[in-house]
Amino acid sequence: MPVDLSLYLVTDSTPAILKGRDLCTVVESALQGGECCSSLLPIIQLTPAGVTVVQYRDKTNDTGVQVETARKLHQVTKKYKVPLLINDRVDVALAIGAEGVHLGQDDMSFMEAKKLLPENAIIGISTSSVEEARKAAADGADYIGIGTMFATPTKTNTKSVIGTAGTQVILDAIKDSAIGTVSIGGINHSNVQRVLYQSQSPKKALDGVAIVSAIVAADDPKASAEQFVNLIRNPPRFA
Ligand code: TZP
Ligand code: MG
Repeated sequence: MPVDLSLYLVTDSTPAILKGRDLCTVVESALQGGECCSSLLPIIQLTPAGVTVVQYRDKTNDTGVQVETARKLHQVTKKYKVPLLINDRVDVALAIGAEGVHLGQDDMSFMEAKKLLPENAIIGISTSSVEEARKAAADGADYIGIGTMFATPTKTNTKSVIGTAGTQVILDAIKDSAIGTVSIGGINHSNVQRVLYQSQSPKKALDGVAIVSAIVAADDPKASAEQFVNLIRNPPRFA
């Protein structure tokens, strides 16, 4: 299933990031961050929402709460016609009928997930090396998350920080594949244009950016998503 990766929101349920707010409210607010354009959609063909895909990533709650939260989130994402992917948990994705999953290198393998999920389910894989990216492409994953772009307090147990140069090397290595690509780790309003325009390999584009704290922890997630949309759609100022 093709998926628009341009502004990929990854959720976080830790108190430091959610700050007592309801996750569904935060996500809905972020999804409204592009709605100003919706009346013009048929004319200018922009994506309907600011955020184009949501991944429910929850390292905090037990399975029961995850299923309940994922189901509520799905009601919200369906309203905005944005796919909901579940991090780590193929069982949770199946339980609520999510559009797909995002799997790390230590999670269920792509092949096992493929067997369990509906045929059109979206499957994304986390990668931080050429080998992992090539394997995901050869397996037939829909997209890869490439990271960690910049060191981030949101995930400190990352295998490596690869920066724009490391990202370019990975993109080069999979240039002959149609697999989608999204950068993750430490991306914010100040560096998003650098990420998008300086990481690109001449032969393989980065399709988008995945953001956790710069949207979920923002005082105004809608305004934050809107700002990302503007920065992503407009050429970089430093060029
Ligand atoms: N994988 C690599 S870095 C990361 C994940 C899930 C967290 C990114 O969070 P933030 O807040 O956007 O830096
Ligand atoms: Mg995982």
